[in-house]
Amino acid sequence: MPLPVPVLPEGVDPAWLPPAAFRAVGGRRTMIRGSGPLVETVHGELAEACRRFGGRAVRDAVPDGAYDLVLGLGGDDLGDEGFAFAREDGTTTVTASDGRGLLYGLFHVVRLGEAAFTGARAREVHRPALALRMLDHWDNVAVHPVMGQVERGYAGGSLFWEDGRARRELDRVRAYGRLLAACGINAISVNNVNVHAAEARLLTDRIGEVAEIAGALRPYGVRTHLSVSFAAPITLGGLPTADPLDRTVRGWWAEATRRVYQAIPDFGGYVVKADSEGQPGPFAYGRSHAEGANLLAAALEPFGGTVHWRAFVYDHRQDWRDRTTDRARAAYDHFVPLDGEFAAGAVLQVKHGPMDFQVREPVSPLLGAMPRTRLAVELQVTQEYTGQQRHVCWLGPMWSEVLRFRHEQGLSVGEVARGGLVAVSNVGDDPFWTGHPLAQANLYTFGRLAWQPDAEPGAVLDEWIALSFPDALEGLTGGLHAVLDGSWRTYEKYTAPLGVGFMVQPGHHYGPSVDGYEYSPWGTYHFADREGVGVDRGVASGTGYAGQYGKPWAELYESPDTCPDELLLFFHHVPYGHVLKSGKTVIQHIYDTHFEGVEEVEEARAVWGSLTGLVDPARHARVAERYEEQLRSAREWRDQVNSYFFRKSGVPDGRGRLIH
Ligand code: GCV
Repeated sequence: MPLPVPVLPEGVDPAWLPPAAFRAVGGRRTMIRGSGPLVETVHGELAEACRRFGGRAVRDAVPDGAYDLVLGLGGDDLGDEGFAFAREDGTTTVTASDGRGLLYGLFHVVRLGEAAFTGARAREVHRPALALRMLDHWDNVAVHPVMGQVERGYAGGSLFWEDGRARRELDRVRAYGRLLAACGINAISVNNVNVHAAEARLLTDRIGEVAEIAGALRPYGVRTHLSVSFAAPITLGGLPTADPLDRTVRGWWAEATRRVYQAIPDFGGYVVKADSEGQPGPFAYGRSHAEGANLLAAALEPFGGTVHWRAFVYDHRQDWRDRTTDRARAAYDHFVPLDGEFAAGAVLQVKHGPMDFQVREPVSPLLGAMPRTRLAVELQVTQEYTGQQRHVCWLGPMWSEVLRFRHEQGLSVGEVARGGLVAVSNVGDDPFWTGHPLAQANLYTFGRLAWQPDAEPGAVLDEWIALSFPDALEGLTGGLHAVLDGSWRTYEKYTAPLGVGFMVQPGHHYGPSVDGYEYSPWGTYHFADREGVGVDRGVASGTGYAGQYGKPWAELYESPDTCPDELLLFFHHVPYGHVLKSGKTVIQHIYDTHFEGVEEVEEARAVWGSLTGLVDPARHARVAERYEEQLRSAREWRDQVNSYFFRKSGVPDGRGRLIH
């Protein structure tokens, strides 16, 4: 039986799957071959599209040339999730060796629109570069007194949990799975990596609630994972220890995991934040993180599950006076000695930069230094430090730079990420899903880059625009590119300069506070004084962080003369008069970029204003309202940062503009 397409609750935005995106495919005579649950999903999609647009979808008929589109299981050279696409003699064919591949093939046809049914096309094979393309939800089950329902969530509440209970709005969850499948995402974890009491129980007596979510996502090929607490044997199991080498602890995890698979046979595995920002971990028992991860890998192994073990381990209780401790070094220092010690079922999940999802960071050196470990790269789609979905900040270009970056051995980060590409989700129960309607582009782009890390982000944005605005009138596509293309660099201009990072308000991380974290225990300092600014992370005189890279990066980053401008203050403490490669001094660069950044927001706001009438009114109004806030906030950033550095340095703006 074809699976009906989920019906969106009243008022919920269809994001990149509005019915009109299916016009080309829905007007065709289509045949679907094969059997299995995801084939029913494909059939359901086509049946709905044909109902709307006058085509016909039939099943397993003998091909007689009378079909415009034939989708079927078959080709065995395609690998998991791959599909082949071709067009010959007036028939477009999609062949896949499994149901997921067929679904991805269908969405490929949807993306192509009329072009999928025009002319002839030689057989193309499409396969995901990465087997795991995953979103981590930092959703709390109970409302956290400080972090709320969703930690770093800027899109309302959680799709899954509300005030301690499962929401059970499974149609919406299914619709979410459908959106994820359409951009290639195939896994999610459904709860915060900071595992509080209510979340912890999802592993045991509340696993049924997770199973319901898994059931809603399964028809769209999305597997469900769970964040678990390393201390679960104590807090849930009543054992005296969580020591990974203890026999009873190993037995407890084995049994707990067996029960999870009883409830969710295709369960993906665990996500663990251990010895990180107060979460429990193996250090308490004098054990290594490989021993910790391998404990869970062993429990998951009989069922084919994976543990995603996060590498975000650092001292969050640092003394700011201590100049020898450098948070940027921490993940490498902890994990590189463990290379080769992780079990096959353990994936080390590494944030893309060494600090914490700043607007500009170097690529984590860990990603080039653990060749014998399965690594996953973690990005942050939720815009914790990039405007919190009140600012337009399309992160495609930044992620693309990260994924194309090559460490010493010549592999790009996208190729190193054998354990997958993972991102912190930006989705909530907001009618636009992502708070800022244009932040949908970030989620879509993440999925497509996870499928193909070397894809051109601009082409991905084109896809997103064409799908989301299928009836776009002239001017809209150009307008959307105008406001999105450069928005990350604009954001960078009016916030923390030259890779120095942070300067945000403590706690919630929104808005400027130049010294907000300067005298805190979190290890995120800029060291501005009257002479200069930046962190000396060189080997010769600094923390030695630059030495964690191989060639050519270690040498390049070591000297302020060769360090790329955009990372200069990440690697060096330089005088305000230091001349950048651009020919400007650091202080003048700070002034100029902050003025320019605000001007660019003003321009973008005006472009958006000119699109009234081309975008549906609710979406237009939401974005317009957010532009007001973005502009207010950008001005605040400009004025605080410029005033701060003027007061520290005493150097006036070369162009005589107003600095407070
Ligand atoms: C889930 C940053 C965020 C925290 C987050 C943490 C992490 O520190 O501010 O909210 O915790 O990263 O990635 O674990």
